[in-house]
Amino acid sequence: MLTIAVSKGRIYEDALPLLEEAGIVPIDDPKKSRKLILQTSREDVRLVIIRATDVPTFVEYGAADMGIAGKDVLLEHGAENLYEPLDLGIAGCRLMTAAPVGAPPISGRIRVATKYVKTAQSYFADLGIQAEIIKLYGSMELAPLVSLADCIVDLVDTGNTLKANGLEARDLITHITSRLVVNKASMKMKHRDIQPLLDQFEVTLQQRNNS
Ligand code: PRT
Ligand code: MG
Repeated sequence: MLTIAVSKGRIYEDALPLLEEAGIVPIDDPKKSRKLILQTSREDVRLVIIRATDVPTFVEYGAADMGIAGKDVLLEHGAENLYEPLDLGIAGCRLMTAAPVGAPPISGRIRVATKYVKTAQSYFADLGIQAEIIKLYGSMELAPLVSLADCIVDLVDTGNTLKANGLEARDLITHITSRLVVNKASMKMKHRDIQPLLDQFEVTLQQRNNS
């Protein structure tokens, strides 16, 4: 049995077509079902539906053989104990700093609100900017509006969320896409099952690139 960890939101939406190309179609729709384990059209493959931030943990401990996780989550979690064989090119966005429209450039001693504590820490350290990082679990955009922080570090896609809250994107930290991650022991022990899947994903991605 192969267990694949996926989160329920946008990654799931983008991952479905890729999985389908590999012959993996979930029997239940996670939007309608409360099941956390989804059987699929392939008897030997199941999906576990978890929080995006938990995917590296499940895969690292072998609770899932493989998973799909945003590069943002992998950077923050640390990916030393995982294989990251494929950039799936899905759920793309940018990790950026953002500040109130018209506020002065980011400099001096600043306070930064984010859920990406480690990533933000090392980004500002590399720039030689003294930043006090304030960990939040959501609604980062609010922080500068109520003077909790000077700026935020968050994911930006269309920019609509920033705009709606009077913020503007400032500096690009890194481009983000979702990656396939594989448990190191599974890669050895279940190589005969995993390798064909990797090959199929790669073929699909090639075809997408060429069209
Ligand atoms: O458990 P949690 O709620 O954190 O995750 P989730 O259940 O929402 O997971 P899921 O499957 O949606 O995946 C989240 C992953 O999607 C992230 O780790 C990223 O790798 C990727 N992703 C891509 C995004 C976005 N784009 C994105 N725009 N994740 C979040 N956003 C949020 C962003 O944080 C901000 O609040 O969307 C808002 C900005 O969007 P725009 O379009 O207004 O700019
Ligand atoms: Mg979410």
